[in-house]
Amino acid sequence: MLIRPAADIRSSELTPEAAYWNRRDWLAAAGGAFAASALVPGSLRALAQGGSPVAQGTPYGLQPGDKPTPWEDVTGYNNFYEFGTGKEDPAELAKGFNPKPWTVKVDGLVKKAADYQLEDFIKPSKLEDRIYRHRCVEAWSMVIPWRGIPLADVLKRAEPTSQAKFVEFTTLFDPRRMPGQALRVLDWPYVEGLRLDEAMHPLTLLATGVYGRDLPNQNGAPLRLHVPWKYGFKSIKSIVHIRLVDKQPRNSWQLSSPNEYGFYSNVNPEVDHPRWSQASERRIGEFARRKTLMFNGYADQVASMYSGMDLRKNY
Ligand SMILES: Nc1nc2c(c(=O)[nH]1)N[C@H]1C(S)=C(S)[C@@H](COP(=O)(O)O)O[C@H]1N2
Ligand SMILES: [Mo]
Repeated sequence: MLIRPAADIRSSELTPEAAYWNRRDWLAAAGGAFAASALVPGSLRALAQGGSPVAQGTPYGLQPGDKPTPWEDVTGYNNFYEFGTGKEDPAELAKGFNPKPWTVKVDGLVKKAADYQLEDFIKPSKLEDRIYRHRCVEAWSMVIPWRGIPLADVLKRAEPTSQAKFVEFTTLFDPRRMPGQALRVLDWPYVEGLRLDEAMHPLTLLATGVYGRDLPNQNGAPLRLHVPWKYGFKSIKSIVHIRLVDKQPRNSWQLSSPNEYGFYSNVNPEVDHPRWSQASERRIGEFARRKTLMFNGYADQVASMYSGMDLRKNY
């Protein structure tokens, strides 16, 4: 039997996860953010092998014991009401969705409003691989290797005016392509918002891929947000419109249950949801529950944006 070293196996023969970790250019591709951090190649390898705990102080808020959630869970257990309300619905019901071509509109309080084809929208920025913790409001979590571009890049290109204070995001509305939109489970289209400083924060990512591949439809193809210190519902999928505005935008979950979901939705183990505790979480694919961390483990990087704010009131 011929045993080839991992690097010689063509990526098309590998599972998405193995192909991702197999990349020769991993360190280069992981880019400046990894290089500038305390993440040493040894712990990267440990992460890749999935066994050892990740060293504390690694970038993107990873904590000891964090390891990437398997591809099957990342792409098989999803929240995407446009394709059904069950966690396994999106993988099935989004199979036929074709995210090409795709237009993204950037407008509102900006000097350079534009409609972009997706490729033109992404191209001026450098695609980065970033492994983020992902904490859902329903008290489950994952660790996801995203690929994407900083939202700040896109906003800077548009040149927000001095009146711009918030960013509003909108998902595609097309009930023929998104069967879940035939039901009024939410007031479509799905909308979300961030304060401008949150949107400009270097951690805020517009994801175009997961595990080095284009986003599967169920994960929000072809473009979705990931804001790792906030509950998952802030991370809006299949974005068609990014608008700079002067007032706090409405967001779908707050509209549907105003006493349960706020605008900020920062991960906070001390503020329970009215119907359940937020003190701990179930890591998908693992057995033990783990304690939920303030700002989902990103407090060092984001807490200063909320200094002086009452986080119980502004949940
Ligand atoms: N358009 C849209 N975006 C959405 C949702 C949705 O139903 N529709 N669900 C949100 C919720 S509640 C979560 S937890 C995350 C889940 O992202 P994932 O399936 O990629 O893990 O997507 C968020 N973005
Ligand atoms: Mo969620």
